[in-house]
Amino acid sequence: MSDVTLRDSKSLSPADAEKDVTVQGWVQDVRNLGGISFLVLRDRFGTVQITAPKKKIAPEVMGVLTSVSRESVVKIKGAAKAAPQAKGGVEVIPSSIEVLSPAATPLPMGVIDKVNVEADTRFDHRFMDLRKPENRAVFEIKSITLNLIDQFLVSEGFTEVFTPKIVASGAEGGATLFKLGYFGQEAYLAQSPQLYKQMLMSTGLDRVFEIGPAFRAEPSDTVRHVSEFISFDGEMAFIDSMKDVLDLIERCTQYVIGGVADRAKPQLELLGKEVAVPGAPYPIIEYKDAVEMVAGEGMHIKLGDDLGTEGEKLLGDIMKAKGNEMYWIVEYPEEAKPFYIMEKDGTPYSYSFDLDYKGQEISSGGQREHRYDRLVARMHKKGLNPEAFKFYLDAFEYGMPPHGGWGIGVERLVQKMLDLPNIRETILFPRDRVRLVP
Ligand code: AMO
Repeated sequence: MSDVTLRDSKSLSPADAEKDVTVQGWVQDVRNLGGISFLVLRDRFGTVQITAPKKKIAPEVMGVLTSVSRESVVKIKGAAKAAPQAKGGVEVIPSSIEVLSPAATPLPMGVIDKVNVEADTRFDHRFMDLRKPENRAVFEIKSITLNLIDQFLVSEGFTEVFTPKIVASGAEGGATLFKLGYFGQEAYLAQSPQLYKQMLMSTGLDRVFEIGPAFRAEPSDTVRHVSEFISFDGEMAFIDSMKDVLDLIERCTQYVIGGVADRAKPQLELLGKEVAVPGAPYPIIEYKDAVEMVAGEGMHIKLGDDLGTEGEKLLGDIMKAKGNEMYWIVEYPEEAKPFYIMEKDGTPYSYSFDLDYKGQEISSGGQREHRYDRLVARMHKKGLNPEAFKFYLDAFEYGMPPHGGWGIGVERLVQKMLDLPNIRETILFPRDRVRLVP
């Protein structure tokens, strides 16, 4: 055969008519209608119709084509033909079919069947679930999101760093630490890069970011908690106040969400979603006012309490009614915040913030306590032993600039951007209390 051109479903077009082409992918469906058979071949980009009129096709090719099982991987050679009725305006009349990998039957779950499949079945057979283009689209969007984050921070003079994920002490409270054995010592999986990104502020790197896994032994079974997620962390030195951090994140999220709306059009179309860039500047709500706002809506809450999922949702509704999808909640009680957050002297509050998106926290951060003595005092106050954090405290003893930073849960950002009901939709192989495989 001369001039056989490899084509995928995206590039195959009526301009290929009369050319010999090769296409490969998964057998999505075969329909045998008396004198003619149709095979729908699916690849990464879409589908191609393979049309086999019995009279024109060699019997051995016809035999394979009509009996191959759904989801088998095949390579088909044939002649492209203009076909206005076919998707893409072109079909392929096969001259050969090679089964590269037959699919066993029955399938663990369908790919094109419209029946609702239980979430557990989907995640048990995630490789098959991801053959659905709309499920894969989420990961293409996640990849675009990460790429945009990278671009933005590099353009702002940030250096990308990687800090250890096997650590000797936790920064985010003992309750969610995963313990592991480490050559006879006790170690943990990192809950966040908190201690390390702060230590880097004493080095002159000044502005760092990290996108990497974070681990939390989350006991709660919710649609927004998993035990392994991707944390997008940043830390900035020589800030004048927490406001410098808010400004940076706000510009970043605007850039990222705008970029997704722009670059991910085909994926968004597959999902039937539109992404709207939130109104900016994001309103800044003090914690104490947030409590008042949700209490005004009937929630039982008093100053000092955590807003919790209910409070966050309620505040989300209040803000939505005002036309705001993204907003800050700032100055939480210092008691509720980790040791590394700076207290607001003379008040029970702290220089801390959360960023909420459509009624869900996607980020938290703040200005850090960079003064050694105050930091040690805060550790004592929280019942922590400074000895266990010596490696971290050392960096504060020999010249540490004022600094602040944030952690954004990448999956929570993607979840909210796409209005997905469960964070697990944005994780290829989610990890939670009950799921360790696949
Ligand atoms: P925090 O613990 O609030 O702060 O986490 C930061 C962000 O990470 C995401 N996140 C999670 N996502 C999915 N599953 C989880 N179990 C989970 N836990 C947290 C959320 C959250 O807003 N060191 C600080 C950040 C800082 O101050 O720089 C920290 O980790 O989106």
